[in-house]
Amino acid sequence: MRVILASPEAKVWSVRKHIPLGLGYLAAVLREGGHEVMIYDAAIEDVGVEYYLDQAEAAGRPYQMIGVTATTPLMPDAWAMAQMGKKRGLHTVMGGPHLTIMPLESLSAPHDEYVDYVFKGEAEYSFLELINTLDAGRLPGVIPGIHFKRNGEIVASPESPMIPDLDALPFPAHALFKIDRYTNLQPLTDGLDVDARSFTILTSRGCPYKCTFCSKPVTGDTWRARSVDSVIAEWKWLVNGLGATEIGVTDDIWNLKLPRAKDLCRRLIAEGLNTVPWVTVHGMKVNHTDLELFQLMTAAGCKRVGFGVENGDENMLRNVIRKGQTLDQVRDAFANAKAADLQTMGFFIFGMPGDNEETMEKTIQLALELDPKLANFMLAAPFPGTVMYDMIEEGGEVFADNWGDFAIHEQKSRFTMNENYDSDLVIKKWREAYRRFYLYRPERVVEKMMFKENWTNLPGTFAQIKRFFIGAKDQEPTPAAKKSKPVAA
Ligand code: B12
Ligand code: SF4
Repeated sequence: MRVILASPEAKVWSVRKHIPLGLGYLAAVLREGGHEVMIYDAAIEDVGVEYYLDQAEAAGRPYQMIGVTATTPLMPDAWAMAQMGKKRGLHTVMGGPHLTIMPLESLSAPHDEYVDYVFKGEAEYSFLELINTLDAGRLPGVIPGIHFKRNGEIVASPESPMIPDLDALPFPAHALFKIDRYTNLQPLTDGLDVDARSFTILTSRGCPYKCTFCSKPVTGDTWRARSVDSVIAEWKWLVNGLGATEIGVTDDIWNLKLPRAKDLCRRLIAEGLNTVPWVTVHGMKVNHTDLELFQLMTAAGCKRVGFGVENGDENMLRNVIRKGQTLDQVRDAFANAKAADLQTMGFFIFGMPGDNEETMEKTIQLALELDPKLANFMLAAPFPGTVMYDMIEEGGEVFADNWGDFAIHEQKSRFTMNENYDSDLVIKKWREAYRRFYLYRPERVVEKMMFKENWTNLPGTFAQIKRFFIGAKDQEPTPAAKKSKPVAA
């Protein structure tokens, strides 16, 4: 079958473009199964997916299926893509994090008019099974994780267990990505090459922690690691075969097992792969680190590490966020990473349930104390399926109007809790954090001014200044927005 795998772009992550690796995995398995696959990523294309469908049709080799991936904020665009595919008579399939949490939504009106199949969870093998079934002219029956409508009724198969042996999967079809169009991996990557050929790699899937804001429906709670041999083989291919000049490790928690993380670094050094810089895109867990790990990472070519710090208040960290780490562990990790000459990046969240003037002030103080190279202050977003979402449903109201409002970089507060929770204060402190971290310290201002990209991309620079330091009236939560209904399909 000829399949186009598509990722929509809701402009929720406008600064950096990363390859949609999940589609790379799916494409690899489908191609091994004898199917023709193209990956379309709206984030880096100048033309709509229609362009490629037309081209294929004109060449007499039309696509027969469109498979659309989506995180929660991308859903409106993802539905639009499926709708367009259906109008052209294609089988339409959806999968990805949001579909894993809410598979039934996309098979309910009005989406059931144009969505044929929805998959929950990791779908490499099950998606292939669907395509083989349709290719053979049969109707699907029980396929792990599949949801579809038959005679007006939704048929739902139980999800397959998470893929236990990740080494058995082929490497993602990296060669299908138009890699020259992607940016490097870190926003505001001072010191890293802005034009790098940046690939990402997953060395493990899953995470046993249960942070209350985290939505990890696809990869789950069971940590499954690839063997170091398999990771090194892919890394070699990226560097020697595809000319990678930057690599991002995007695991949920790549350093869960310290000895394995160290082994991986030692092998990168032994194989001479340490000449290509790499970063930990989504951060490391501070309580699974030590000085030796950071030293090995530096020797292995790592340039920058990120840590989920989240909050400066011990009680918030332990009882609300349930992060499974202490402030002292945070401090140690930053100190050790800096001692090993790594650039550091800290992720901080503002506006979790229970956050108040005092706790948010502690978060700002901690950011100033840790002084990472890059501080990312985010507004808490209650993604469906998270414990945080349930906390709010119990005591307050989610007031996002549509899934697009869940983009973390939208400067909106998205819920009310109770009389102790002040969403306007959250926005105020969040903006204050950016000002105090970046604007009110002369050394930081000078550092930013030295950063070439801030000058070569002036519109982008002004947009950032407006977003973080000034803000626009219509971006603030208004009383009208607060009264509006929770999200509807
Ligand atoms: C790397 C990453 C990014 C990168 C790159 C994203 C990209 N282009 O793919 C960046 C930094 C840009 C990013 C941004 C955002 N991210 Co992000 N990101 C990740 C991360 C760490 C890894 C993604 C990945 O490669 N997963 C591994 C692959 C194998 O899984 P997968 O992509 O889900 O694909 C599998 C299945 O879902 C399924 N599948 C997927 N698509 C399809 C399609 C079809 C047709 C079928 C049948 C099956 C199917 O099969 C795949 C293979 O098993 C995940 C965490 C995670 N564990 O997944 C978070 C995660 C996906 N991100 C998340 C969020 C919230 C965001 C943002 C919305 C944040 C924001 N700014 O508001 C943005 C959205 C950007 C976007 N374009 O979607 C959440 C999503 C939660 C949700 N409910 O949607 C996650 C799960 C993190 C978390 N734990 O909370 N992200
Ligand atoms: S935030 Fe990180 S450590 Fe916490 S559950 Fe999610 S992936 Fe695991």
